[in-house]
Order: sequence, then C-alpha cells, then structure tokens
Amino acid sequence: MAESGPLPAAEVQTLDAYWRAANYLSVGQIYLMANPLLAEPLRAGHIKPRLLGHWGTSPGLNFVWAHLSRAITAHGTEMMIVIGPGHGGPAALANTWLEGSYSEVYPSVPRNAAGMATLFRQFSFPGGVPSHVAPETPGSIHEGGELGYSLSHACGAAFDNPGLVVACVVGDGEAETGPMATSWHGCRFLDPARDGAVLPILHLNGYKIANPALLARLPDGELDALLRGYGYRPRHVTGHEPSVMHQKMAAAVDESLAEIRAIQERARGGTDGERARWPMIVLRTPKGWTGPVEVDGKPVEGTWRSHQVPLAEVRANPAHLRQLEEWLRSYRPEELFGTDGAPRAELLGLVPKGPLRLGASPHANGGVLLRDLMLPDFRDYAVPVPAPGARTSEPTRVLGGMLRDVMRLNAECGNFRVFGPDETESNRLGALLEVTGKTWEEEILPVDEHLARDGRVMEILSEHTCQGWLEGYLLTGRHGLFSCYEAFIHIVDSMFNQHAKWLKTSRALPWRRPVASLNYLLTSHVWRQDHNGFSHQDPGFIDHVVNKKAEVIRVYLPPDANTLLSVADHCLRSRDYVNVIVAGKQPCQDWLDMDAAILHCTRGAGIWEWASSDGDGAEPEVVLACAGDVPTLEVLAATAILRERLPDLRVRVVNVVDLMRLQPATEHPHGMTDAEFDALFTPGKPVIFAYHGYPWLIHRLTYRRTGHDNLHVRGYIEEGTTTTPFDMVVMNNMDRFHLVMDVIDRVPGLSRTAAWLRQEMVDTRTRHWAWTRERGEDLPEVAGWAWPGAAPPR
Ligand SMILES: Cc1ncc(C[n+]2csc(CCOP(=O)(O)OP(=O)(O)O)c2C)c(N)n1
Ligand SMILES: [Mg+2]
Repeated sequence: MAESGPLPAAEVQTLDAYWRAANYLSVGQIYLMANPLLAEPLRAGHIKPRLLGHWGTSPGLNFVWAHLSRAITAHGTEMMIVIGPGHGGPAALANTWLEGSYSEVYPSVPRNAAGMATLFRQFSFPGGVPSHVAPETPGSIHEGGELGYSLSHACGAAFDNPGLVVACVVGDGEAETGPMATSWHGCRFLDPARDGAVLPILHLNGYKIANPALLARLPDGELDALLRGYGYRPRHVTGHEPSVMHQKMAAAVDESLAEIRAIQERARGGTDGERARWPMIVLRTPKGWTGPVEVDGKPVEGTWRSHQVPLAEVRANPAHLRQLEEWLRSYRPEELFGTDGAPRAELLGLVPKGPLRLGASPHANGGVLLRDLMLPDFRDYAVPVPAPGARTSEPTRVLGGMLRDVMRLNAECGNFRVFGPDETESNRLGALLEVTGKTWEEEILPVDEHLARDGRVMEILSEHTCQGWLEGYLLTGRHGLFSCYEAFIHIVDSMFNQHAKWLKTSRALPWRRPVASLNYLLTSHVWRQDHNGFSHQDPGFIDHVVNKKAEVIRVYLPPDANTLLSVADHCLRSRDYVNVIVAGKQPCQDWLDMDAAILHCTRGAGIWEWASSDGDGAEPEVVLACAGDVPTLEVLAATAILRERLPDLRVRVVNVVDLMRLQPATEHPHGMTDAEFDALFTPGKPVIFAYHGYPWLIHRLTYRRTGHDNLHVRGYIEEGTTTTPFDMVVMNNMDRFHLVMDVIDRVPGLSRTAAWLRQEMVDTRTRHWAWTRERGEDLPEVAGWAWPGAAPPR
C-alpha cells in the first residue's frame, strides 16, 4: 500500500526494489567470494576468509543514491554525489554497478552473474579494489577515508558550475571533525547567480565506530537551530519503515531541488535582494538499517555494532552463517536479478540515463572537462635587472601582476580561482583585486573593500576549507592557487596527504583524465616574520611533502622575482602534481634577468657564473650552494667577502630552484644523475649549503651522492623570535659571517692561513648582536649590503 507522499505506489515499489538490490550487493561484497546469487545454500566455502568493510553506513548511502537517481530522472537535474562516510565503499560500488556506470569503466565487471561474482570477490581483496569510495570508484572525487572534507569538496565542485547540484552526504560522526565544522559556512560562499548548489544530507544514523554521534543525540530543536544558524533550511526525514521513508525522502529531495531552482532563478533573473538560504536534508535512519537485528543476543541494527561487519564469524560459526543467509535472502534476490545475474529491468526504471547517472558524471572525472588556462606571457612581467642585485622587488607582488592577468584572461571561461585564509593582500597578491573581488555573500558595509558576490578570490580563515574548496575545484576540472603563510600550511598536512594519494592512484587509472595541479604559494616565510616571531616560523611543510611519491610532488624555491614568474608559469601549466612554491614577499634583490631566470629554472639547479670565482677549466676549492631567497642572499654576501678577502680561493656558487633536482634520477623524475650532481657540486670538495628549511632535508635528499660526506648544510634549526631579518639568520648560524667561517673550517689549509678572517667573522657576529640589541635594527653594512658586481672569472 502506498503511504501518503508524492510518489505513485509503483514508483515506491521500483525504488524499494532498487534499494534492496543495492543493499544485497553491499552485503555480498563484504562477505561472498562465490555463489553470488545464492543459487545454492550458503556454505562456509562461499565466504571470504577475511571479512573487511563497513556495512553500517551502506544502507543509508544506498537509500540516498536511489532517491537522488529518482530525482535526477524526474527533473533532469545534473547532479554529482560526494560521500562523506567514504568507508561506505560497498554502497558506491553497488550503485554504480546497478546503474551500469561501473561496467562502462571496467568492462571486465559486466552486469551479469560473472560480473557480480567479480564485484563481490574484488572488494577489499588482495589485488582487488579498496573498501572506500576511492579514486577507483566511478563518480567520485572524494575518498572519505579521512573524515571531514566532504562539504568543502562539494562546494569546490559547485563553484562555477551553475547547472550542477552537488549532493553531499555528511556522516554524523564526520560532522564532529574540525574541518567539517568550518565547512558548513561554504553555503555562504556560493553565488546563486554564478555557481551551482550544494545539497548537504546530514546522515544521522546515530553512531560512529564505537560511540553515539553527538549531533544525533542533540534535542531536535537544538540541532535544527544549529543548522539554521549555519544558514540552511533543514528538512528532517526520520524513520525506518521503508515505504514511509521513501515517500518522505522523495518529498524532501523534490522540495529541496525546487527550492534550489527558485533561489537560482531569483538570483539569475536579477530580482534577488537577500542572501540565499539553501535547503539541506537531515536523514535519520538506523545504522545498519535492514541488517541483523541481533547477533549473539546483542542488539546490532540501529547501534554502533553494525559499523563494520555485523556477523564476524560466518565461516566458523554455523549460526552466523545461517543468519547471513537469512539476511541476504531478506532482500529477495530472485525478484531483483534474472537467472543471468543482470538486474531486472523493473528495478532500473528510475535510474537516470548516460552522463546523468551519479557514477558517470563527467564532473567527477574533471580531467575530461579541463580546459587549458589562458596564460599571459610571463616574460611581460619581468623586472629589469641591469646587474645582479642592483635593484630589488617584492617577488609575490610581481607575481600578483601576472596572476591578475591570468584571472582576467580566464574570467569568461570562469575556471580559475585563488584561495587563501585572509592573506591575499598581505601576501602582496593584491593586484588580483583590480580585476575581481573577494567572494562575500553576506552584508557588505561601506568600510569593506573589494568584496563581491561574484568574486574569484576565495578567502575564509580556515586553511582546511581553502584546501577542500581548491581540491573540489581542481578535481572537477578547473585551475587554482592556494596562497598561505608558510608556517600555517601545516594545518592541512593531512589533507595534502590525502590529495597526493588521490593523485597517485588516479594516475594509474587510464580512464581518469589528468587534472590541473594543486599549486601552493607559501610566502610570509620563516625568515621574514618580522611582525610575528617564533610561532610563525616553520618551514617544515616541505619535509612533509617530500614523503609523498616523487611522481606527484614538486618543490620550488625561486630566489627572486623573475625566477618566481618562470616557476609559476610552469606550475600553472602542469597536471596531476602538487607544486609547492616558497617565495618571499619582502623586498629582495633581483639576481637574474628574465633570460637568465628562464635558463636557470629550466636547469633547476646551476652554477651562477657571475658570482663564482672558479672559472671554466679550474676545479673549485669550495662550493657555496643555496636554495631559497634568504639563503641565496647570505651565500652571495659570504661569497663577496671570500672573494675580497681570500682572492685566490676558487669559490663556486650553485643555486637550486627545483629542490627535487637533488634527488637521484632513479628516485625522482627531476633528479640529477650522479654524473650531473658531481659535475655541479664536485665529488670531493666541501659544499656549504644554505637551505631555506630544516637542514636535515638536504642530507635526506643527497645521502647517496659521492660527495655527501663533504656536504655541510645550514638552515632553520628552530631558533627564532620577533627580531630583525639578519638576526634570524644569525640565530640559526646561516648568516654570511658564519658561512665564511664554515668555508675556512672546511677548506683544507684555510684554518691555518685565514685565522684572522675567521676571528673577524666571529667578532662581527658579536658586534651584530650588541648593535641589534641596542638599536633595534641591523648593522648598516648588512642592511645596506649590495653585491659588489661580477668580476670576470679567472
Ligand atoms: C579524521 C578521521 N578520524 C578517524 C577516522 C576513523 N573512523 C572511520 S569511520 C569512523 C566513524 C564515522 O562515523 P560516521 O561519520 O557517523 O559514519 P557512519 O556512521 O555513516 O559510518 C571513524 C571514527 C577516520 N576515518 N577519519
Ligand atoms: Mg554515523
């Protein structure tokens, strides 16, 4: 009998049959390695030896998928799904197999009995597919293995996709995470005129792994008020009786979609005055719905006990085996699948067609929609360099000019955004605001500047949300850049991990097309935290990044403005990488003119002949190497002292822009061969290396090189405070005077002949200490230092 609601009885039956089929397939994946259609009584031999997977969330996800599919078919809406509780992999796999999108991508898993057998067997099986909604899963941009990012991913997918509705299932446990808490604000950054919509579906199944979920235990009124406070208009769908729930859910989805359309039409028709109040659905169903009610006398359905595998001893315990068979047969598989194993046509009546199927959304394989960015010629933004170090510029400000024009050139296409936690102007990328605003859908007051409903600079003081938005934006086929204070990018270490893993896995899947790289611009870096001090001094994100597979990560340390332009152009063109660019925003000497910068960045690491005194044909006695803008300055200043005071010493200056050049060629695609490395750094001469970050990383990257024992690295050793720029390098023994001392200590013979110079260096450091403590600024000879000019090599 049809319960009251919008659906005719026949549609409820079709929906329910589809849902039962998806539930059957979910259970089958967790348990069965043979006898998929239960053609014979279930035996222990049909059961997988290792029972792995998550049942508890799956029936709810199947329910949502069935209802979204029905609504897509009814209204022709273009939709995508993001599944927060991604451990519900069986559900996504079941649905994509049922709707046919799975077999299109994986023809070896057809929609028949053989395909069903493979679908079951491969799940969480060695050589098979992961238990989560992984890159392998069609229709997904979100693995959900690490909980908390679904809603920010969904928003990122909706930006600049005016025709798209991104349905986002949020687990009630997931909703306790920090990143999720802040990402509810995402609805306040969706422009109904220009962007698509996000439909959050908060899945209150009541439990996590072993505990109740907080939001599920809030009094109804408090939960409702919380969600309204976030800016949503919630619809509550509560219950467990399927026929009733189908009607309630269908009504909630239809009303939500109608409301989304109305909001967008108002905004797009120009009649919109007030901010949108977006719909959302609160779906309250039992965890492990339709699964075993009790196991071994303990309640399971509707409790945390159904989170993973409710019947754990099926192979060894005949009672569990019997219970599993009853459970599977409760879905009446004979009504759902033909004898050939294909789903019966009746239950597929509400499944959308072609790319409208959730598993076939082109947005979830963003590379197929990706268009190249229109890029200006980066050489047009070059700063003039009449002589090395003769002038200074603020590198990120120079880059800002180029980014402004990237923004302008791609405005019509609407596929480029810049993300950051409140720092775009502070990071000196303010030129962007000449051509676009910062997105703001709330009230705008006269005192505010550069806020706009349709801005393309996305600022929210949540690095998590910025990262999640950008990932969602990139994975749906667009381009972007995340600018952040260097120290605080660590907040998203773990999100970076997940994205890098996603990229690594995706690269091995031929059907996933390459997406634009995730570009980090880390500025306001460790050495120039003049305002903020120790808490803001942490260059360790690079160390974290290089843990990931070489094929997906790149790290660049451009030493000046022109090299930054060249590096940025390269990164914006690249695909399927995470690019980390560390560059300063403070005035910095311009060392290379544009032609030299391009050559140098193309090499990735090279000799700066104009600074060196070793000359062609003569082996250097010492190599002074540098990576990063401040280390480069100190190395050049040290070189100038050495060349003046020890004119016979053959010094080679090597600068490294592309950090991965240091790794062996066998480990990183950018790595140097040993021959290249030895030619640059020498196999046996002392190398004093001044590095932007923690010095140990350079050892880690080079430990196999012939001359590694002669490599001495200076870098940030976790000394810092609010002090002058030069005092920072002195505190960390990376200053020019210390580098000269290092050279004297390491070059054979110099400790005897250059003792006076060494002592002078020690004394200068002492003088620096006293001067800064007395006057509050750096020594004039340091503050006013300039490269003396290139002398011809001897
Ligand atoms: C950030 C993070 N912390 C911990 C876990 C381990 N974990 C996996 S599932 C889960 C419970 C999830 O509960 P909920 O979001 O309610 O999902 P559902 O009930 O739908 O399974 C936890 C804690 C995780 N995956 N991610
Ligand atoms: Mg839950």
